[in-house]
Amino acid sequence: MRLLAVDLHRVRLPLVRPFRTSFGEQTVREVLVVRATTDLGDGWGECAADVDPHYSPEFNDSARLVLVDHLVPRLFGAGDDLSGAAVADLLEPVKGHRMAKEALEVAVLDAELRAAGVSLAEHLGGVRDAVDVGVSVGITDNPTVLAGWVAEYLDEGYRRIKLKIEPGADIERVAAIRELTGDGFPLQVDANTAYRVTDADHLARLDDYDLLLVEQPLPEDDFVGHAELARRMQTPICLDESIESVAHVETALALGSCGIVNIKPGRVGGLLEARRIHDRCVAADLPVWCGGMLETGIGRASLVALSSLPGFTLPGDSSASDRYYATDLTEPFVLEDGRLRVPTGPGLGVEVDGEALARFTVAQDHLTPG
Ligand code: OSB
Ligand code: MG
Repeated sequence: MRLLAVDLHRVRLPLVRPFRTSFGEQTVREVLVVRATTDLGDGWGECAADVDPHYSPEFNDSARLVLVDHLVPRLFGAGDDLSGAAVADLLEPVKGHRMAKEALEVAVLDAELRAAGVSLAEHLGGVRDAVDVGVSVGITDNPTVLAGWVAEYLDEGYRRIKLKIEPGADIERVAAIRELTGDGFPLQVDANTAYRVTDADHLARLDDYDLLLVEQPLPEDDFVGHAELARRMQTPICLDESIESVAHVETALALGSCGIVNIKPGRVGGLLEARRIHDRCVAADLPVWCGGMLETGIGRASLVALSSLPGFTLPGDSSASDRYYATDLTEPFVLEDGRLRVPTGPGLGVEVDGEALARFTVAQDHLTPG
């Protein structure tokens, strides 16, 4: 197939409730939506980057710039030889910028699969028609507010709760929420790199609360520190920010840095790299689950499809649309008995609501060859 044009929409969608992590608070999700126009039809992708480079070095302005100046021109240069599977190799000379690359790969793959009448889940090798989901709950200064949020999510039927933690909002919060969920309910925490290996004794106190895992306690480059921490606590360590490629999984395996991996296709530079990481983890007996970045329905559709692969044995972070947005950019994903249904239509299997996209778009680029 041949790429004819790419449109970048910068969208600002208000969140229904603030989302605070150890690296900052968001009340609005500002996100780049990519539309690829090809000779076979259109496809859509969503960039996982945010306004600020706080989760990773990428941010919306860097993603836009690298797409405009470096990534999209390489795909225009491929002529008639473009396919979803070819995108990663075509973009390989550009270092990093994984989230921008992934958004473009998904848009091209979506166009290809829509034209072929094949769903993304089927293309990736999915084996489930619905996936178990949890909810990632932000930090708040008020423990009563936190308990109220969690009680609401439990009521709605979410199958797992993840609490964001940071120094000063950790052990006591977890203890209180564990009382609320009762013993045995799947509960986990995510520190987004807020601790240091010198906090190992403090973090080991989390072992009292029967958590599924502690996600990314230490900085992303500290594979050795995570390995030491893994030896000093019983709760399994899960890596998020640290894992940007299969090579990072090999490092973690060699050192014993984690027992579980959070897979986010944006963070690893593509859906196909995400599947390779899944395959490597399955071979090594490491459970995986699918993380999220407060996606709209466009990104959520690809996460849910990925989550239908057999190794995704723990509930994912992608919740129903109404947990994030009053109005989504696609038909809403709805929680059904603690699960989201895997779209079965061609490509992403969701339709972008052109009226909603136009309403929430604050800036736009239209890119053509030459
Ligand atoms: O660390 O998993 C994370 C959201 C934004 C940035 C980083 C993270 C998150 C989440 C929310 O935890 C996941 C979601 O609900 O999409
Ligand atoms: Mg995380």
